[in-house]
Amino acid sequence: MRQALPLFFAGAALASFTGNINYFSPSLHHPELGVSIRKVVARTYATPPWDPKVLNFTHGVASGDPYEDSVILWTRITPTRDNDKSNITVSGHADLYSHEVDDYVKASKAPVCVDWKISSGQDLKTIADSGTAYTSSDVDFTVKVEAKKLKAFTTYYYQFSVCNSNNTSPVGRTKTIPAKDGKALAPIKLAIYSCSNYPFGFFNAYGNPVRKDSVDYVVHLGDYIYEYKNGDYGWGDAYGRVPEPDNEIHTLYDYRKRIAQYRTDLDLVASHQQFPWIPVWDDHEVADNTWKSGSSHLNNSEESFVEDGGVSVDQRKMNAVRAYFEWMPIRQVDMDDNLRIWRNFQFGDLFDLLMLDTRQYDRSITDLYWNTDYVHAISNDTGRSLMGPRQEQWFYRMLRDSSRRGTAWRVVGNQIVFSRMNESLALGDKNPLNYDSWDGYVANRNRTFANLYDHKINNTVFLAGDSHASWVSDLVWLDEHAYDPLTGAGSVGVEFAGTAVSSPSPVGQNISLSTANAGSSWLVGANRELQWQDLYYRGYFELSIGYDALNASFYGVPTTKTRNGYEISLANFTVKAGENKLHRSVGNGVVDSGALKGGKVAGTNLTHDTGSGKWFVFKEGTA
Ligand SMILES: *[C@@H]1O[C@H](CO)[C@@H](O)[C@H](O)[C@H]1NC(C)=O
Ligand SMILES: *[C@@H]1O[C@H](CO)[C@@H](O)[C@H](O)[C@H]1NC(C)=O
Ligand SMILES: *[C@@H]1O[C@H](CO)[C@@H](O)[C@H](O)[C@H]1NC(C)=O
Ligand SMILES: *[C@@H]1O[C@H](CO)[C@@H](O)[C@H](O)[C@H]1NC(C)=O
Ligand SMILES: *[C@@H]1O[C@H](CO)[C@@H](O)[C@H](O)[C@H]1NC(C)=O
Ligand SMILES: *[C@@H]1O[C@H](CO)[C@@H](O)[C@H](O)[C@H]1NC(C)=O
Ligand SMILES: *[C@@H]1O[C@H](CO)[C@@H](O)[C@H](O)[C@H]1NC(C)=O
Ligand SMILES: *[C@@H]1O[C@H](CO)[C@@H](O)[C@H](O)[C@H]1NC(C)=O
Ligand SMILES: *[C@@H]1O[C@H](CO)[C@@H](O)[C@H](O)[C@H]1NC(C)=O
Ligand SMILES: CC(=O)N[C@H]1CO[C@H](CO)[C@@H](O)[C@@H]1O
Repeated sequence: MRQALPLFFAGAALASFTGNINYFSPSLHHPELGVSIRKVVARTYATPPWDPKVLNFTHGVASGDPYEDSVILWTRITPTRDNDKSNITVSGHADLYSHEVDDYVKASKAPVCVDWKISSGQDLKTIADSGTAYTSSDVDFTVKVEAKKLKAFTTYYYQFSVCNSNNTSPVGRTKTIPAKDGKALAPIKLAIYSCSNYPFGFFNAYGNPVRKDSVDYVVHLGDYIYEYKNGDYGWGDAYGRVPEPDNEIHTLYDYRKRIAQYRTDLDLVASHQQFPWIPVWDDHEVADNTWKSGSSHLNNSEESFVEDGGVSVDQRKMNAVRAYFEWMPIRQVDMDDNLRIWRNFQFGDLFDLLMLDTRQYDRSITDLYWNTDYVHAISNDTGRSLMGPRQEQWFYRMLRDSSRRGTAWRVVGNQIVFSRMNESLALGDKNPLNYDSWDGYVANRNRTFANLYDHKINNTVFLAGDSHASWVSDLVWLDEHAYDPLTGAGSVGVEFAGTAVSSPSPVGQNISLSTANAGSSWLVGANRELQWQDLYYRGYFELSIGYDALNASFYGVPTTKTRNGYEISLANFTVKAGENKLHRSVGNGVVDSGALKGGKVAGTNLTHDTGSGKWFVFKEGTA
């Protein structure tokens, strides 16, 4: 019996280990990147070497990538608050630590067992699904499980607990999406975010929909973290938010530590706890202006490997990607395609949400600052792609299939601004376009337009982040179709590009409201399809999606200097089904800030320092 016991134990444990999706991250089929589960199981003790009471749920709970019958649940449970220094070469090789035999190391390497349950009741009494999973230092003590057997478009509550103990996580709330082929209970509401930069201030924008309880799901278009050293971009000292570690991040430990720090912002924690998230990355989850084989701080050449701390571009990207998948409550889309994050969600026959990766997966070379003239010169090349051929084909097919099925709307979760934008005001007349956005990949944009026009695809709404400003446009294939900015005739859809959670305005963090608004007026004047633009406010926007109409409400947060719930309603837009343009009069003819084509700016004149506006009381227990 004594002989048989460990074997039996190991067998039982193995099944629970595979319950933690993070052991397969980022790729099942690249063993050097994954974790050897057998070696982790070998470090399992029948009696854990720590008291369950000393284990901490350090970063709350999160959920994401909801389907009609399942959702991803996330937590972190650890005996050591710090992040794990395991890296690609040592992970899974417990024997490397054999010289470190003290109890602390043993404890920090011993896997932790958690039970989880999900229920449609807040009291967690009637269990819809439950399970047991292990985690360990190899995956930075993160836990990611898939809860199944769920009912469509239903609110659920979930909780993790340390096995055989009363040590429990906070209770999270989540929601499945409507059944693929069914009618949805409209309207469905989304909060759309991008560009949260910790040393530039508090993430108040994440907390406001929690305080209002105003949406069903959160969509994040990337730049969830920034890779910089303090002072290179952001002044953490001014806010008590110096980035950790205090260097530009390269290693797996660095990326884990940075995400872990961001996840201490109480408004971000609250958003993850209350809403299921559907995120994608932009460039800064890895590094500034990444493309398929480099970034602005890294030329893909041998010298730059040394300059970049001895880390090669691929290792750095793999470190970033691995930490991202460990920490974000999302599905691993395709284990054979290890950087693939692009994916789609069918919200009944109401809308399809297509989440693109225009950044890491297969992007052709971008503007790296020293090569702007070169990228300008090649920006019309047909061979250039933001997505790579595989993703492009998938994208066009998804749009066509969705339209053919009769789905009311196609919402495209994309990182960078899609519409052509003459920004010569800021960039100069020589290269007036931003070649790091779709303007550097004109053929890819034209192919997207051709697909929409050729297949008469209606009701397409592009979303974008990345720019730290708001841009609302009719979706127009300029120079190909006649377009009337007054009526919107000739438009094939709409673009809503949102501002940053906290990253500074592209015209400077301390810009005055009047200077910012003058810039917006210039931009709206120089770009025919651009209907509303704002450079001043940090914030987010909400979409309310119904069968007949889709509404977008833009909110500005007047200050990120302190944690607060102030916000200003900046502008409201309607898109009527079948119109394929912003409904006239655009913004009902009046916005609060920026510039509106042919409309008025009411101007409550709330600036960075006079934060007032609508005050939302913090709810007990949600932060
Ligand atoms: C959990 O708490 C209950 C009620 O206080 C107690 O009876 C039980 O022994 C505790 N279980 C563990 C494993 O500590
Ligand atoms: C990359 O190469 C270009 C052209 O040789 C050079 O101007 C630039 O400084 C290099 N950047 C880095 C980070 O090495
Ligand atoms: C790209 O094509 C447009 C016409 O579509 C043209 O106006 C522009 O000058 C071209 N850019 C370059 C760099 O050749
Ligand atoms: C994109 O489409 C416009 C309008 O038809 C055309 O003028 C331009 O040459 C096209 N550019 C590329 C790179 O396909
Ligand atoms: C899109 O709308 C146009 C104009 O109403 C219509 O002719 C076309 O058939 C619609 N496309 C599809 C795929 O239904
Ligand atoms: C902008 O304001 C911040 C916070 O008050 C300050 O620390 C920073 O130095 C200012 N930056 C510039 C460029 O003036
Ligand atoms: C950008 O706009 C300015 C001002 O309207 C104009 O002078 C310039 O020619 C425009 N550039 C392009 C490339 O459209
Ligand atoms: C959009 O806003 C209008 C005006 O406030 C409202 O009547 C309509 O119900 C809203 N539709 C959705 C889907 O939220
Ligand atoms: C947007 O709509 C909301 C709700 O109807 C309203 O309270 C708010 O004032 C509107 N904002 C603007 C800028 O018109
Ligand atoms: C490792 C760690 O941070 N442990 C802490 C977990 O929480 C308990 C109770 O707050 C602390 O006593 C531990 O130090």
